[in-house]
Amino acid sequence: MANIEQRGMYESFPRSGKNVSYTHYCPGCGHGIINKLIAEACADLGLQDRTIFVDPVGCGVFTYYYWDAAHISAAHGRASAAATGVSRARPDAVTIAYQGDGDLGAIGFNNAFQAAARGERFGCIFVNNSLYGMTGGQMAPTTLDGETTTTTPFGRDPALTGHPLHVCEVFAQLKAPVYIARVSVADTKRIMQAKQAIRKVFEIQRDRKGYALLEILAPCPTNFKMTPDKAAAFCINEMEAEFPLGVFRDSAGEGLAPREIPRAASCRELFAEKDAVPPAADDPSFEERRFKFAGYGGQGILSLGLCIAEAARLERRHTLWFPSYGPEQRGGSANCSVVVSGTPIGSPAVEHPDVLVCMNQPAYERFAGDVKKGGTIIVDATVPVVADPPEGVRLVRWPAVKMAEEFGVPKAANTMMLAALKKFKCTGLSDENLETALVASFKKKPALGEKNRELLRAAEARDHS
Ligand SMILES: Cc1ncc(C[n+]2csc(CCOP(=O)(O)OP(=O)(O)O)c2C)c(N)n1
Ligand code: SF4
Repeated sequence: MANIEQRGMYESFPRSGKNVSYTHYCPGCGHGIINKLIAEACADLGLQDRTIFVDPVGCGVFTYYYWDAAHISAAHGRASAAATGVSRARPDAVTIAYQGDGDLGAIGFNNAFQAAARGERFGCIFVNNSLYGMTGGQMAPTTLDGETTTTTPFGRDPALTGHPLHVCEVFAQLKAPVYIARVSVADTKRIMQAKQAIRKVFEIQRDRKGYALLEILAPCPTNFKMTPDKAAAFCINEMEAEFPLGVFRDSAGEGLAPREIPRAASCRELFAEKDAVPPAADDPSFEERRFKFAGYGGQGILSLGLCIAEAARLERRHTLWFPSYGPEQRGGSANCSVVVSGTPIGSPAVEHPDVLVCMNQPAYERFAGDVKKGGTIIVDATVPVVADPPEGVRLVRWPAVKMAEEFGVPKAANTMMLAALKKFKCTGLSDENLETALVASFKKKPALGEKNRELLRAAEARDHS
């Protein structure tokens, strides 16, 4: 693809229903200059068709309108986490995260720092304008001592909020990064230095050398409440006094070999290793079923849901299993949702189940009213159900706990519930796959797997009408 036109920026930006050729940045904003430098570096190095930008939430959010390359928008603070995924999934790409100082220095600090510690193979361009620009100029971790922001109207007071966070200096404690530097775009000389540093970040990624962090001091005239020239002077005189420019680490030229990070196996590959079941096949004729399993932690509720999902997988249905439990290791309430479908599933959330399995009273009280008309509730017979089920919903009182005790395996109450699901044809899945999934759930204890298969059949054969 080397022959595509390398122009860096798009010619026009179809933003907000208009096709304009100006960016959304305020006059004198550092982002505008940095955006241009990044686009130039990407194009000059011929990397547009290899570059994936991970965009922030902040004033830099719209870079996908400007840079002609691939983009992913990350949630606020998560660009480094997203860039980790991108660079691992696409090791040949040049991955560049773009983050503000609120984004990286506050909510996203840990994921950025951990990515640097791991030496992830992406470049991080970190725009430090000393405050939260997009949301109206609140204090950021990088706000200077005494600096006025909307949340520090009398100036940042170190006694209340500490001192500014020096991101480069902190990251420079780590072993893994190959390049860490701070530059500025407050005047022409500095812009030229920033241009070289930005190129370097791209080159390091092009040559797969490792993690690079480039902090760029940038004026925000709007929130500094200054004219662009005064904002640039603030950047040079005040911000640089706190954040000195310079290179904190540069080992990129030390003959480092390209660093390959082994690609993580996809779920599909993991399943392929596990057994030979091919991925889900589309079958719109299969009616989607949504399940909710609820009870106390320790009752095997989550395993029961997992068993249905596994049976669906064996049957090549699309399926999702989504657990939810309280902080207690055992005894707290637990539930899980399972969706089994003939077509790809949009959401794992189950608000209105077709089938509800309740192992305790709170579960019945919480979920019974949500069951769809025509659906089924299977509730353990020990539960003193008070309220009637919704109209048109079948209620089955099934002695799962009692039977498990009678069989001498009290822990198998969830297997007893599986027997009910099977007996009352609630799953739309074959008996064979349900049994195989049950046995597979005990793969570390095969004898228990076979025992549970026996119990399942015995429970199903009992007459409880
Ligand atoms: C999880 C989350 N928390 C908070 C916000 C609100 N929010 C949007 S942008 C922003 C801060 C932007 O500041 P910065 O990262 O410094 O970028 P700038 O706008 O200055 O370039 C915040 C707090 C959000 N969108 N998402
Ligand atoms: S608010 Fe500040 S950071 Fe945001 S676009 Fe305007 S000048 Fe730039």
